[in-house]
Amino acid sequence: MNENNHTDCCTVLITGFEPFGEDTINPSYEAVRLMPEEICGAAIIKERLPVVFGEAADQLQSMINRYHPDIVICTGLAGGRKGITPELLGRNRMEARIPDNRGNQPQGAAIDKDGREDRISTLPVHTMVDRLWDAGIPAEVSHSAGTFVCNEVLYRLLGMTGGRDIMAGFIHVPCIPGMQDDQPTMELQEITRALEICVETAVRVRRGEVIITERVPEEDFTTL
Ligand code: PCA
Repeated sequence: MNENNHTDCCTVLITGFEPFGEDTINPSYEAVRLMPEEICGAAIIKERLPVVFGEAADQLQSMINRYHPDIVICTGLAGGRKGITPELLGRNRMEARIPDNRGNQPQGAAIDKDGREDRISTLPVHTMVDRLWDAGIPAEVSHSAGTFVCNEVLYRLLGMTGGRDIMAGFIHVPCIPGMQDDQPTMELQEITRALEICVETAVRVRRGEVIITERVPEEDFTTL
């Protein structure tokens, strides 16, 4: 589709995860829940995903079929990280250090045995990080979404949306105060604000209001 057709965009689907492991709260969904219903004229649809291999991505596929979003941003918790980390890529591998919320614990299996090793996010990850720093929020492009459920969701999301006119990717967020001992934290309100900035950036890039120049094209990336 012609890039200039996006002026009236758009619908944004944004997801967070339920709690998992030792935690009783997952700041990703808590932040998503607090987001406004509309950002820059774009409708924001907020959903929660289970921390279960297979099921999370299946539910995401149903949501995409139901809402026909122009942009899909999934979010999850990455305990230990200090800032907001848009993920550059999903990797075709599942390796679970802890069981998921149904007791599944895959060890080294491919997500898609016929799929390529990496799939690159189509979100403007570098521009998002620039905008977050402009707002005084610590952020960094991440080069690994791990090998747990978040990475599987990202890898399969990019498979669902690849070749279609949907911008898609994943953002990890840190712990909030009171969660895990000794982990860096960010206030929930700041995480929410950060996700709003990321959504606004994606919408404006999609509409052609913001030009991204710094993203490495996928073809070039594979030769690095
Ligand atoms: N974080 C986990 C799964 C759910 C979540 O919020 C991950 O990084 O895989």
